[in-house]
Parts: sequence; structure tokens; C-alpha cells
Amino acid sequence: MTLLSKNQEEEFQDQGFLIFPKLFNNEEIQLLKQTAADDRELEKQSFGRKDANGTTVRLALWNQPGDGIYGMFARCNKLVDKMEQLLGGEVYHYHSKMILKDPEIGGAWEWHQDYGYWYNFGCLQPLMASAMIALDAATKENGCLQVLKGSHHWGRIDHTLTGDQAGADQERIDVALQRFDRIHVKLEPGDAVIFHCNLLHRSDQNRSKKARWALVCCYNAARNNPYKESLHPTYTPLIKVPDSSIKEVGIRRFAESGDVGWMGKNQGRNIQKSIDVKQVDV
Ligand SMILES: O=C(O)CCC(=O)C(=O)O
Repeated sequence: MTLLSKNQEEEFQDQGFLIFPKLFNNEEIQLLKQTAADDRELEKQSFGRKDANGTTVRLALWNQPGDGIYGMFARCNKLVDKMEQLLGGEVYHYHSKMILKDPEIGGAWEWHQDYGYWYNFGCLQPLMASAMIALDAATKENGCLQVLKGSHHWGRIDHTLTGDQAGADQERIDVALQRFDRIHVKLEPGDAVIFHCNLLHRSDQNRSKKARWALVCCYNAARNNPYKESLHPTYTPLIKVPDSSIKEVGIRRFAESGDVGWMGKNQGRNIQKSIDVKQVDV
């Protein structure tokens, strides 16, 4: 188990996010990047979400971590042990997504909390978090993640549709912007940021000539098993793998990726839009 220091734990509780520079080494991230760039299925399964300005951000989303390189990232000890420490016990894989912010056209993400969606999927407590792993350098220019430091303390905020995306209530956002520091989370390839599911976050359009791709692995505490079926899995034990598996599997490429449970265009659209699953047209 990779133990975080007391200070790191307190920082996460206090700020709602924690950055891990170089959590993944160059070799690991190059393997991931190359796999993603060559992955026709990822390309095929990707779909767009319009932001408030009508610009589209592309993503691909899947429910099971699988045995391929994406799964090795999502299941490796150096990430999952941290998640378990921060969420106070066993976690399982809730889903992963590849955010494909393409040069010059990659759209924005509006201010939201992930729990703004996940609450509606039957998760009773905000015992959930995500890890964003940078494949490319994430800068202000290419639309890096922005967070409102400490905003997770406000608890869940109502979400309404903005473009194709469910965004947090604008009135609250206006106040939050006055009360919390806005942090641009600049990352180098291989850096990761773990953020609490109630942390308000967004990102700008990519106006640069450089791509900003990131793998985001999302986890739920095992003790927070959703009370109902939804588009994301109920408790499914996560089988952790040694960190060395990333390289081993990455070199084999797509050979054993298995069924990751892609969320196709329609389901993916519903997840991103969903304020209440029942309200959304299929
Ligand atoms: O990639 C981004 O800029 C934002 C992603 C996001 O909002 C999320 O994963 O919840």
C-alpha cells in the first residue's frame, strides 16, 4: 500500500484535490499515449458534448477497467491505494473516460460537480473521487482543468442543462467564484490530480495548437454501493495489479483488453446530460 502522509490527507480533505507530479513515468505515459492514438475503437466510441458556446468536447467512456493498458492504469496499486486512503476504505471502478480535447476545436466543460450526476445514479454519499492523468501537458492555453479550491465543502449543488452538459446552478457558481480560489491545474504528461466528487470544476476550450488528452478514472467507495441500477456499475470488486503491469501490458498493446463495457454515443450522451435519468430521452 502506498501511504499518503497525514499532510497530504489533510490537504485533500481541506482543498478537495491533490496533485501527484510524475505519478506515471515517461515510459508508462508514452505507452498509454501511443495506444490511445492508435486505438480505432476509442476513436469509434468517442462522442461529443456541446458546451454553452456550442463548441464540442470529445470523450470516450467505459464502465469496466478491463485487462488492457487503460485497465492497468485504473487498477494499479500506486493509484488505487491512494484512492482507498483518501476515501477511507475499499473502492471499486465506477468508470473511466478519455477526454479528447483536440487542438483549436476541443470545447469547454462547464462548472459542475461529478456528484451532481452521480447522485442521480443512486450513490447515496459523496464517497467518490476521480483521478485525471495527463497524457499531454495541460496548460491554460489548451484548456487545463480548473477547480474552486475547497468548494467540495458546500456539498452537492443542483445541476441544470448548459449546452449538452449538466452544469451547476449559476447563482451558486457566481457566489463560489467570489469565495474560493480558482486554481488552474497545470499538469505535465504523467502527472495526476485526484479530486473529490463535490469539487466544482470546469475547463476552457482548447484554443491552442496542442492536444490535451487525459485519462480520467473514477471510483466509488465499496461501502457506497448504489441503491439502484444505473448507467454505471454497482459494486464490482476491483482487482488491483502491480504497477509493473502497466509496462507489461502496454507493450502487448490491445491483445487482451477484454470487454470494457463501452458507453456508446447514446448512453454516453445521457450520462453527460443526465440530471435525472428519468427525464432524459434515450
Ligand atoms: O477534462 C476536463 O477538462 C474536465 C473533465 C471533467 O469535468 C470530469 O472528468 O468530470
